[in-house]
Amino acid sequence: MRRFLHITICVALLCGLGARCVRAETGADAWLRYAPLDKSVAEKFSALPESVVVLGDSPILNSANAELIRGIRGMLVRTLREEKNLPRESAIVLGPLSALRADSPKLFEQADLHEDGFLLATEKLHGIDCLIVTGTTDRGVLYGVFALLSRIARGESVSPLHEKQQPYAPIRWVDQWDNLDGRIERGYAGPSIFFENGNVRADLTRVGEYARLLASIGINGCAINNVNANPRVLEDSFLPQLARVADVFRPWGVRLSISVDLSSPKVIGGLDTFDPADPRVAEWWRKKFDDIYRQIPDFAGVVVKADSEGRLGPATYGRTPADAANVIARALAPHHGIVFYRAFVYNHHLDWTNPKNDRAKAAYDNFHPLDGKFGGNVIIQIKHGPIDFQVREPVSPLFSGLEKTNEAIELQVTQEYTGQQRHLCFLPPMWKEVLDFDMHAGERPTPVKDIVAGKTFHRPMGGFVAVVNVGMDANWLGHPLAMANLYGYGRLAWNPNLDSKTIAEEWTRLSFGNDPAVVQTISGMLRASWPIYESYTGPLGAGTLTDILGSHFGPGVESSERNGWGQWHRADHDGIGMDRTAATGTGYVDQYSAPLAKKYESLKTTPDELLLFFHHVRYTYVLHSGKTVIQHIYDSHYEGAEQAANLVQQWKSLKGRLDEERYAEVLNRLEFQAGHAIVWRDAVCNWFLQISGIPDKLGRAGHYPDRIEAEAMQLQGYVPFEVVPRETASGGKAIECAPPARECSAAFRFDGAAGQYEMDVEYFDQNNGKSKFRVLVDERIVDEWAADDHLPAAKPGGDSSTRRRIIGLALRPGDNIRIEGVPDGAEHAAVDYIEILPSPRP
Ligand code: GCV
Repeated sequence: MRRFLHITICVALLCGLGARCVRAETGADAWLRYAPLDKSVAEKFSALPESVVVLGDSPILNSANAELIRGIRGMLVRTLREEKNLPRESAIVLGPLSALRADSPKLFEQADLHEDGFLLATEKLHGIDCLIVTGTTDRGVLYGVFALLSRIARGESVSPLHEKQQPYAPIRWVDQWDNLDGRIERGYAGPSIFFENGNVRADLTRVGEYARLLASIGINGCAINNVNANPRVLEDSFLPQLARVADVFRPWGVRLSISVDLSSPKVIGGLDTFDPADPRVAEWWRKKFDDIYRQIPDFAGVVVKADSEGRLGPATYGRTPADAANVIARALAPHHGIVFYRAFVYNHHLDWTNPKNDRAKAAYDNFHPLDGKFGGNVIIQIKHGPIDFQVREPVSPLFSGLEKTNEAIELQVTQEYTGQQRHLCFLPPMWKEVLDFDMHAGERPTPVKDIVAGKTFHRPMGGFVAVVNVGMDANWLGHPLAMANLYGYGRLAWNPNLDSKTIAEEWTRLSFGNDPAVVQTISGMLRASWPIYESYTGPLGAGTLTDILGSHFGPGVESSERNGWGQWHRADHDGIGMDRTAATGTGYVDQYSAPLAKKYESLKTTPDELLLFFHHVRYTYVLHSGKTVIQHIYDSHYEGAEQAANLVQQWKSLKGRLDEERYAEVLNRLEFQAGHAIVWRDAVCNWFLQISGIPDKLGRAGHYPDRIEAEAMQLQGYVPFEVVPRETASGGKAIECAPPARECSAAFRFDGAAGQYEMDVEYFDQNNGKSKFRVLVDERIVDEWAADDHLPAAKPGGDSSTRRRIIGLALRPGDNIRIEGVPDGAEHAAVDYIEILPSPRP
């Protein structure tokens, strides 16, 4: 502890003397860094009381107290004195409203706080100035402390203070898709913090740290295992392990939940059925929850995925989702537990040859007829769009299709279809569009945020859920900037009326400090990033054109077609898009309220960004923007790739203003993204060029004058091969150094003018080997590296295609350029092409 204090004081002194405050950071502290404030900012808080009093005693209040002391010590280099009773000097007073009743009856009367709300108030207690942090619950007090510390970290005044905040909805949860073996489905930041080798981890330190982060943004529940649930989680022998997690969550006000498999009564319960209508099944669930609550009295409830993607469900017995949800809900009700039943129920063996089939209709078709049939402690958890977290989808019509049922919106922090934390994609702007979207479900505006919060249809319960999937990586989500999505989710779940700019700036200040250049640049990059990602991956609402049968990462335009998964875009030689109109299509539009159905039925009133979701049009169809669909596809992909490259430049402008660790890590990811955006651009443009036969007016697609294809070089040991799908490699081909070859080379003569150049080597970095590469110019090594990234690919293609940029190359005509590859394991040092451009780039 002394050592910690010493370091903190030194850093603070240095900062005070004007030295640039850059301390080593792993990202583990996320937005709770409590870094020492610049002297000028710290001075604003000189009047802050010197002591803290806690009125009450509970694990959550203890966390609040410890957090306050930790935060003030970190930021202001002061250690608050802990007093047992109200002191005679000014103090920070923490405690639930009930504890303040006697000392401040006025505050008690006027506070008007709902559950989990809080009040920060400068008040006199017995004639002494105090800074009071209070709430109706201990959790509210904890949230108040985090809000107070956030204000200080952002340099906002705290005296005098009168700030009241109420959460928008009671449900503010996160889900983790962690498997018991420690892997995480759609997780991109290392193994599970909860499980390892089939059990809950012995060391739950990270779980406690995660709970603290969640509490700091107002999250009050967490389901810790995959919705594709292993029934073992309910075995008697497993329950004590769950109780250990609940114990770690509790001091942070986060309640434990688990995902359960509906077939559990049969698979682990020894019954010959899991039919929800069978009394033995009902009894099994009742006993199971009685057991759970004996060990975890504040257990929050369960999440259910059923009749979906191979999961068993009530359909096995001809029962409905309401039958299944209610049998569990009845067993949970005496303990005040909740069932989140996911509306993600669909048939993934749809007949793709039938133009009337439409996966987008499934949630509404399955759940709307059951409205009013679900128990009071059931919440229907609805993905924000009707398909599956694509880069752009319309809002799910089910939100307005359930008036007598509790609802929660399901968002995705883990970037499954939005770049998997390799690409920067700040999602709050997308979520804001969804939450603010008016469903026209009544006389007055009925935005999604009000429906899910229970305000529109006067439901007692409802709110927000996000799939997060943090992992053991020190920085939680892999990309240091991806944590802005978790922060943004929490802030929106607490208050969906916040705007994305405020959220981006808050997060940047808390995570990187208050340097105006840093705040402006990073928050600007964040806000630009979703449109950038959309522009090179999913045009006009067609869906993310990724490999939907595999990783969901790189381009795979055709993977969604001619199979039963129903993520069709129906692109053919003449046109593209799903006809979902009532007149000629699948009739999906009729699931919306009349004004929206009318809007989407018509080509004229459908917004460009959703055109291909609702309509099938010819490539020559002219958008509201004045461009044809095909030219939009070319232009947006080229613009998007350029903007991705520009993110790198913006980030570089911050060199020296940030800690080296996070600076380097982000730069690395942005450079990868800039290269991968070109892979996306070329794959999508070439695919559409080929299928439509319509050239790019600007002559870019299909023409690469600065590119030397690897298969056209002089090869020694390397052998050309066809890459599948062909659009994921330049010219459809690449070269590989396959066994028995142990080292190969590919060479060519440079025939440009003498000068300074940059050279990009496009190669394939698979996850099943660590090939080595060297580039030589006239026998001089100019670069060498290992292909040792962990991309989701075991073969050459759009998932593994990676760019290496060699800068500052002096070249003369006639120079011999050679790339040498040494394969490793199943990775054959494959190379796609080399591109040489003058430096600086035109
Ligand atoms: C956990 C998508 C994902 C699956 C996920 C599923 C769901 O299909 O690709 O990994 O399963 O959604 O939300 O249940």
